[in-house]
Amino acid sequence: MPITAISEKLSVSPQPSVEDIRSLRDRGFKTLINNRPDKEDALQPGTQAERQEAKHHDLSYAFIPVAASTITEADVRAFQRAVNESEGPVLAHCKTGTRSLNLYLIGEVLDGRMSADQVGEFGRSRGLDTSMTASWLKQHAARRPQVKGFFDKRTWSVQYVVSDPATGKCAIIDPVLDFDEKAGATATINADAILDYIRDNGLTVEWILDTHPHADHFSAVQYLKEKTGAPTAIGERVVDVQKLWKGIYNWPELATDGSQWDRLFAHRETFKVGSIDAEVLFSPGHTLASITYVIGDAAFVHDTLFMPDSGTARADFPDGDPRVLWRSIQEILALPDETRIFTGHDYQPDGRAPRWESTVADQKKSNPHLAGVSEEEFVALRTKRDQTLPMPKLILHALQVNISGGRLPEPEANGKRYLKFPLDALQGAAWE
Ligand SMILES: N[C@@H](CCC(=O)N[C@@H](CS)C(=O)NCC(=O)O)C(=O)O
Ligand SMILES: [Fe+2]
Repeated sequence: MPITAISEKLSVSPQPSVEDIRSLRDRGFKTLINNRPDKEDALQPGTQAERQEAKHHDLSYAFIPVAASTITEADVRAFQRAVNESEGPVLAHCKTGTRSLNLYLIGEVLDGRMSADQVGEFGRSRGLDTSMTASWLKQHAARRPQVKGFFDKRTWSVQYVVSDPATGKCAIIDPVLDFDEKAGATATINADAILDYIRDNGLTVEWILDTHPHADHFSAVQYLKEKTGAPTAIGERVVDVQKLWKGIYNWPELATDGSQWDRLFAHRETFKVGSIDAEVLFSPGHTLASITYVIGDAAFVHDTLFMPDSGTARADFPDGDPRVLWRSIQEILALPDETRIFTGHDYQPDGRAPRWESTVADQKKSNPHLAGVSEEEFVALRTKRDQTLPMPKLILHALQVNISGGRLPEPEANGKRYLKFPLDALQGAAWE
């Protein structure tokens, strides 16, 4: 069995026989990695026989089966982990050694230790085909939008510009219109910073998106539409939120058909940001209209999951429900482990610097509201915590603007705009 050295620690080979595995320890190897799904052909020993043989001869063993066309980043990371965790030299194999080599190469390029153009030469010098790496990287780039987060200190909100490097097209998600309730002043500081970034990077705005009608800040989607001409969108169930708040505000003129946005997205509806595929998931629980935007490998989950050290969003607004939130979160966690999760708020626990990016794997592993927590436990802990939370200080200000698509109230005869507050409409909330 020919063995090809790849790095100081890693070698690859074609399928070893059981006798070959017996000799590996004498050849200095400490770990055997099998990258071949079982039953590819009648002659391969299969993982059970390999594992047993490896164990007998004091070798660590990892089974990371991959097919050339369906390699995921999680496979690459699992491969890297198996190599890193080995106490000494590692032999990885598939049928010919090609898949094992390509798993290694993809990881090297993703981590910046090798450039994509060095890969071909690396393979040629070892007589192995690296076209798998080239096509994986190409496909991966097509799924990987660039994500720029803008943190608003005043409301702990994170706003995003999500762009397609190939076309320069972008979407804006959850932009904030600044508001100081003490002075009754509005401003466009956050939205203008977003517009500056878009101009400086030569981007074209294709979509201006909200994940839900926010209860803690005004949405800047209407302002940004006026500036860029791009269409606005939100989840289709916003019409139910409009009906609910129309009653609370006693606001007969409010249209409750969602006509304040250019597009209303349904569950699983798809669209594009440049050449990158995007899909909408209906994610109610925090509000009944909340949606998640999955754009390539990035999910914009807003108020469902926060960072893994910060738990989850509250579910006690008039249209919230902790059990429904749990189910929405499970759907997000069913995305591939390597999916990047971008949250809509970061409340900076213990005063740490704001952070907003995690992965599905991080959330499953370390979010205390989720890891090892059952649905019943989640509902109990969410309900208990929500009973202690005062309403967001801008809930009554924000909803009347946001259910109108981010439009401020029309000016009255004197040219001034006025907000209207119901008294004692939100019963049962904690006092500050
Ligand atoms: N103190 C903030 C609280 C905002 C708030 O309630 N945020 C919601 C999202 S809109 C939440 O889920 N908070 C979770 C928590 O505070 O644990 C405010 O007044 O704006
Ligand atoms: Fe929210």
